[in-house]
Amino acid sequence: MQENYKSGFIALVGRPNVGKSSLLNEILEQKIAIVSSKVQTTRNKILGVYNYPSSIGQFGQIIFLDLPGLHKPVDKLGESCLKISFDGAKEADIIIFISESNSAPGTGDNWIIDWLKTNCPEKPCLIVLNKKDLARNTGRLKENIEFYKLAFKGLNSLKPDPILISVAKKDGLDHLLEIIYEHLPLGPQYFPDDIPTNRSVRFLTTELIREQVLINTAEEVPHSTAVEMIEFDEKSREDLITIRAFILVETESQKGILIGKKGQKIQRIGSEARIEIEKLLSKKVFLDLKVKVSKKWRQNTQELNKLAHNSD
Ligand SMILES: Nc1nc2c(ncn2[C@@H]2O[C@H](COP(=O)(O)OP(=O)(O)OP(=O)(O)O)[C@@H](O)[C@H]2O)c(=O)[nH]1
Ligand SMILES: [Mg+2]
Repeated sequence: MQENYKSGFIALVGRPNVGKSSLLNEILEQKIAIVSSKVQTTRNKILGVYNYPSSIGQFGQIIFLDLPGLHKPVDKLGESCLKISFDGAKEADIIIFISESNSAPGTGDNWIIDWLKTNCPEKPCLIVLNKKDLARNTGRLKENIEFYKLAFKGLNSLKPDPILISVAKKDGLDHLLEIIYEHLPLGPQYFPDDIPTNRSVRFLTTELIREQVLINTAEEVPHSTAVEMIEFDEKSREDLITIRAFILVETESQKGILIGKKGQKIQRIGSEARIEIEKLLSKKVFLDLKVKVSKKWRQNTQELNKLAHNSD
């Protein structure tokens, strides 16, 4: 291995919906984490491994920690997400705090910055403002830059100025990678070159089903659902993987919404999820989805534990 090899764990920390998972996928050039316009899409810690291309004289590896968006919890699921995010921030070598270029900083951003000041004031961090493509109001952007510069005083910010990016336009990502490389500590190659994540194919599969539920539902339904894998059979047939899963909801009326008129909604979710899963597995998939009511599963520690390990 190169003598000057650098590596480190970098936590993606920020409010829900600012584009943490999108950033991870774009840098890795593959879909490791699901993305949706609904808040609280990510519910687990997902590692994404980026290897610097040695052809340009950089030798190193970043292990990104994609984390649930930080918000004040209202149930046990929220509490679990919060703990995952805070633990991820504490264990990282560098924290990337992400917010948006186009919207004013809110109470959520201030709450996170206060938490950082109390819990990891010495930890190196970078401020990233995503969605630059939406920041047509340059006054707003300038105000945001000044706000975050000031807000991060007292923290160990590696660059005083926020780094502006647009994941959607693939803008500023190479610059961000260069800045990270500059500050990565010397360290080992933690993961082999061809392992992009610590997550299993089963986990990614349940996430791809959940992504289609998020995309195809509105209001309280997206947050009330979870996916429980029942069967993942790749052995019985060489040409086909059979996957059976439950989509959990909390009430009968949510079940009705998810199934839709004449089963149209669940069929759409199934066929769109199957396309994504086939891309992931590079194989034909038979996908059988059923909707099951599990009352207050978000408040039920046992159910949450079961779900957490169901697709490991
Ligand atoms: N216009 C625009 N939209 C973006 C950009 N980056 C991400 N998005 C969109 O923002 C939404 C949220 O993206 P996610 O990556 O799921 O956000 P997140 O921070 O991981 O959200 P949580 O998992 O809920 O914490 C999605 O609809 C993305 O397509 C960007 O640079 N510009
Ligand atoms: Mg996410």
